[in-house]
Amino acid sequence: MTLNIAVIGAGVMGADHARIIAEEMAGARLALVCDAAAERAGQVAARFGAAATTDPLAAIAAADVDAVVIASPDATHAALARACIAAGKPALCEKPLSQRAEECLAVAAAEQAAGRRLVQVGFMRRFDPSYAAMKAGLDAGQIGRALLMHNIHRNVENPAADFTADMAITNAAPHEFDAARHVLGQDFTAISAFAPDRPDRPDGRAPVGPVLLVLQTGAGQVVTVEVNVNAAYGYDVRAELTGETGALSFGNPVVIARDAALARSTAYAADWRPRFAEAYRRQMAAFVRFAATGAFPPAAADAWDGYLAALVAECGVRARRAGGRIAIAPAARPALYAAK
Ligand code: ISE
Repeated sequence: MTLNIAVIGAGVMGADHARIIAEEMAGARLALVCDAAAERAGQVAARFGAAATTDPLAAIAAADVDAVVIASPDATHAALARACIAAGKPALCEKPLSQRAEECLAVAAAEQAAGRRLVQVGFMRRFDPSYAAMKAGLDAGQIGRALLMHNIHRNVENPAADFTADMAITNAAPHEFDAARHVLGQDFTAISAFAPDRPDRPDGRAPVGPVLLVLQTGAGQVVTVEVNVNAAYGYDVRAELTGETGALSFGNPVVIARDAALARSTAYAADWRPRFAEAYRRQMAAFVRFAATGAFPPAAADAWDGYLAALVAECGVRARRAGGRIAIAPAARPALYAAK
């Protein structure tokens, strides 16, 4: 049986998800592309032989749509996820589930009322071979008990012109919050934030500067997250996990190294799509299996993971504004989301 998927949002990520479904997912078909801009929806749909619409609720309700990918602007994610739950259709929702923890709780409440998990949150790093190997190594006892995890997340420049300093914490850093929780198997209990002064660019546009977040887990581990959305030189994500008897780390994967003119060089990607191409593919394959079988993928993030990432981000924003250390106190975990 072929699974018919609608993609809502035909921007950078929506177009990429549409391509993955159309070109790389056996057993799935890109049925419909939806975007508020009719021309953009039409262009992506035409490229992959799908239908197009500007109405997301009609896309979710469409009789020939079995499952939905939500890749519209962040502020629309939670409401669309709830519409998918109401329609009983599995959804892969881009991160963050919401930039507001409260809204994530409403999504979780809708799932509890429905009695099942329908929303897979797009924290694709869980499917990245490097993060998966780090978690497997820790779980296999290769470095003893985990003590510290360092994370670096650098973008060439602001992903969007209206990207704010808060969004470095609510839009970009949630990847690290979720990946570290997933690798360590621990929730966070506190967060502090530190931001160096950064002079304006010569053109007068104040760039969003780097921020360093320091978190503590319930098991007393320390996690650092550097997010720099204007690093200028390339897309660069690294992590190092220090344990009692060793360390596990990865950097920017090297596809090819060039030795010439007395120097060695390797390349950085301009954005996250090449770096996490395999993770996006594996994530979509897991979603297609989930939508076809009803069994939630064990490695994937669910609405509760989306809630915890948003809550940590909210506390991070408060820590950056107010200074000091902010305690993180999540709501009680409902049985539907029993610890994995
Ligand atoms: C961006 O917001 C994303 O969503 C990407 O997944 C991430 O890798 C990137 O660095 C973020 O800034």
